[in-house]
Order: sequence, then structure tokens, then C-alpha cells
Amino acid sequence: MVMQSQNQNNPILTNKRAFKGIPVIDLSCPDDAKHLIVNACQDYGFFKVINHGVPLWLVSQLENETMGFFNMRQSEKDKYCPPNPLGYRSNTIGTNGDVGWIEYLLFTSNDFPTNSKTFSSVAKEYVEAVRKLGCEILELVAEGLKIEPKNVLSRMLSDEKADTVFRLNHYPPCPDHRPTTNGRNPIGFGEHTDPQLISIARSNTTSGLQICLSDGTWVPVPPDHTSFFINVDDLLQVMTNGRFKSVRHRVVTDKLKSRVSMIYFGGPPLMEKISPIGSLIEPGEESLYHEFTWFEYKSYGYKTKLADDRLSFFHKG
Ligand code: GA4
Repeated sequence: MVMQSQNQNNPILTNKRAFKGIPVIDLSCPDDAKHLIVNACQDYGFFKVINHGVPLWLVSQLENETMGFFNMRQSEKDKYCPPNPLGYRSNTIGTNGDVGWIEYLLFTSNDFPTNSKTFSSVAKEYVEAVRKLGCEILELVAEGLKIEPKNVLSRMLSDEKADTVFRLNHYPPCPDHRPTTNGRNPIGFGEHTDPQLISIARSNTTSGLQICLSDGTWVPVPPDHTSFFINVDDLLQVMTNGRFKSVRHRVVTDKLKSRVSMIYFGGPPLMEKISPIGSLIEPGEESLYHEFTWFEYKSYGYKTKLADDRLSFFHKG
């Protein structure tokens, strides 16, 4: 009967909390933050942090250097395009046929080869500051979930072999007269979940980021260039046995303004074994995922298309 769909949309009847906007977590109040972070990770897999301690001069400096790079002539930028998904790319995302209205620089670990020494060293300093923020957030997660030791998650980001990815994106304005758009804003970066543990994103004042709620609704994320947006990624969903949600997200382009974003993807060392944390499995509950190494997950994930559900491959049953 039709009644069913009415009930599905009613947040009270479905026991889902109604969406009241992106959760904002003030990191200067850690005792509150640890509980609010856990709630946000369970409800949306997404939240914004303020009073994060990352110096804003460093953020602006990186944005300036980044725009300096993207403003270069195309032939200059193409010199930074090595024959793999790292370095400079435009339009293509990954290696399996995904495209977007985007150009970007993609780096791994501590290696940021760019056109200028200043750019490379600012990128390195920024990634270090954001990695520390990631560790702080994962420690609050551990405290909020009452799992021990406190560094059970954060140690994977601080490990010298941590598999870090860093991405600088530029979405040029996309006028709607282009044939691909059909009157709708075209996609800058298609819908997907991030494979790692957590992602930490910052953008300029241009909107575009959207997240998908558990009922399938897409909601726009209002830009805030002084804050950071945190995503729960696939591995954190696995380690919490599905309690935290790896957030599906995408970026739509703007007709007039260009958007620039900088994203740190915190991954563990490649040989780290990933499985649900025992103390998070309630009596009578089963582990939902097979154990795998990050290397296995990443190798599989990089063969998939952006929008694919990579987690289901490692799901039991
Ligand atoms: C999504 C998150 C990060 O941007 C990224 C992306 C990577 C790429 O751009 O090369 C992937 C994508 C991301 C997941 C599936 C594969 C790999 C593109 C793609 C189709 C750098 C990452 O680590 O995974």
C-alpha cells in the first residue's frame, strides 16, 4: 500500500533524526566535542570543525600558491602530468573512465613536486598541520566511543608509513550554455565515498559540495573558508562495524565562480590489517566485514568506478 512510502519519509516513524543542518563541532570544548563527533559520524558521516587550531595564514598561503599554479598556461601545467593518476590532471578522475569539470593536483605522502619551492613547502606544512588535526579528531572519536587505547585510530595517521593522499582541486566556472549541462549544473566531481579513514576538506567561498543523507536526499554544504569539513571514510565505517557512515558526496559546478578545495585523505600504512574493533561489536552482533589490508582495499578500489560501492565487496554474506 502507498502508506509505506509516507512512513518511510517520516523521520519520527523511521527513527531517523530529521536533518537540522551540517553539525558544527567546536574543538575548543573537547568534552562536548567527543560526543557530538560520534553523533555526527553515526547520523551523517560528516561534520564541520571550528576552533581547529590550523593557522589561517597557512591556509590562505596554500590557496594563493594553488591558484598561482592553476592560472599558468595549459602547456606549463601539463608538464606536471606524469603517466599515472598522480600529479596534474584535468577532466579525468582516476583511471577507469570517470570525468568531471575539474583540474587538480594529486600527491601522496610527503612528496609535493610542483612548479615552485614555496608551493611545495607550504603544501608540506599544511598537510602536516591537517594530519595533526586528523589525529586529534580520531582521538576524540576513540574517547567518545570509549575504545582504548586512545590512539587506536590516530596512530594509523601518525605512523611514518601512513598512506597519505593530498588533493588540490580547481573547478572553473561552468557557463550553462555548454551542451553537456541540459540546463542543470554539471558535475565537477561525481558522487562517491572516500576509501581511507577520514578526509579533511577546506574550500574557498564558492559552494558546490553536497552530501547524501541516509534517505538518499542530497543536501548542499554551505561553504565556510575558515573551517574544515570532515568525512567519515570507508575504513572507519568498517572499523566501527557500520556504526559510522562513510559519507557519499559530490561537487557541482558554479556558473560564475571558480571553486578551489584542498583535501587531505588520511590512510593507514599499506600493510595495516583492517577489521571491526572487537569492543564495538555488541553481544549477539556479528562482524559485518572480512579482514583485509589497506593495500588490498586500495588495490581493489582503484580498479572501480568513482560511484561504485566499494565496501560491499568486503561485506560478509
Ligand atoms: C576518491 C577519494 C580521493 O579523491 C582519491 C580518489 C581516486 C583518484 O582520484 O585517483 C579514485 C577515488 C578516490 C576512488 C575510486 C578510484 C580511485 C578515483 C577512482 C575512480 C584520490 C582516492 O583515494 O580515492
